[in-house]
Amino acid sequence: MRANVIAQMSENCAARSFTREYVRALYDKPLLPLIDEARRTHLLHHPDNEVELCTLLSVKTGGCSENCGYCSQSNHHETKVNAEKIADLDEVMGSARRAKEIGTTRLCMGVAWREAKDGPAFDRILTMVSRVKELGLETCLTAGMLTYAQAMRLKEAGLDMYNHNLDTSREHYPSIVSTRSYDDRLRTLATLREAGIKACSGGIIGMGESAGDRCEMLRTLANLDPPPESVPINALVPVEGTPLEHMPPVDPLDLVRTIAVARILMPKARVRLSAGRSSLSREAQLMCMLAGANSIFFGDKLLTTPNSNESDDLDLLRAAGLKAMTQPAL
Ligand code: SAM
Ligand code: DTB
Ligand code: SF4
Repeated sequence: MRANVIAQMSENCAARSFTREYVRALYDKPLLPLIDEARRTHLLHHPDNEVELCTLLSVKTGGCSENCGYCSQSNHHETKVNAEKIADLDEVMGSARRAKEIGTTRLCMGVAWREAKDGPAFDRILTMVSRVKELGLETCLTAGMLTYAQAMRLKEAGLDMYNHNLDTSREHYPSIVSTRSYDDRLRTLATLREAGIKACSGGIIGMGESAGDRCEMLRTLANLDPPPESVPINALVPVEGTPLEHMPPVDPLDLVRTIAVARILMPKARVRLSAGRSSLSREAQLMCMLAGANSIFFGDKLLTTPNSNESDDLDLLRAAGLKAMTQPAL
């Protein structure tokens, strides 16, 4: 059954593919017409002027056995992040209540695992999911690779969405992480689908990839059947002690271009302006929204690094007359 889903997924990819050339031609368009096209697409599928506010919370930090070159939480790198135990339920519920009070609609819980393992920690995560769901928030989890049985238990506990990024193109992937493969990532995405969980999958720009790599990542996501409901576009947050510590900062216009292409290729998705927002000007953030981004992390901290602060974000929403979204992703 599972093998069938994976086989069918690759078949469908081949059958209804956006081509490499089409996506690259979009990416290479002059920026203003590209933004126009993205905005037209956006308005066909989404309310104008609304942005989804999500809260991010690390419920198990550090000590991860994967070697992702960007990540502060990998135990292959000497960073300032230490391995911690899984958070208490009370702690998580306190953060969830606050998330609700400040008007966010989704709690995204991050777990620094290569893969989920059955046992007391996984059981606690299931309880977190059901309690957060009972509070009336959408639930999202990211905890590495999953088996079908684990995905089903999460679904039954009330999980709405699972974040599992492709991060970059298949070609560039081995220079970023070598402890897992691109196909491992695609396999977990197929497992989520089989369990009826919505997918949140995107990537990072600013990791030394070419424009072609960005296009290929977006093309792979858009050719999934169905494509992800939520597509986070992160700008690399360079972390001291990681192999990508000295990467030059992302050009904000490249971020705008990447978001515009994501919006055109995945018209119905929430496109999320994710990590790296704190190094963008207000104007650059608004340009990203003009190009189709309609979801952000709201709150002073991402998983281990600072986010834009809440009061600056509230000022930005007020100054631009943006409204917080209340409807869940389709
Ligand atoms: N261990 C799980 C996994 O890898 O799927 C979940 C946690 S991981 C931190 C979630 C995502 O955050 C990664 O896939 C990556 O895209 C993003 N991320 C991590 N560190 C980042 C950084 N320094 N800058 C930008 N994005 C980052
Ligand atoms: C995603 O694509 N971005 C979020 C979320 N999924 C889990 C994580 C961003 C992490 C940024 C680096 C940090 O704070 O450690
Ligand atoms: Fe970080 Fe996730 Fe990679 Fe672990 S699997 S090193 S938590 S990005």
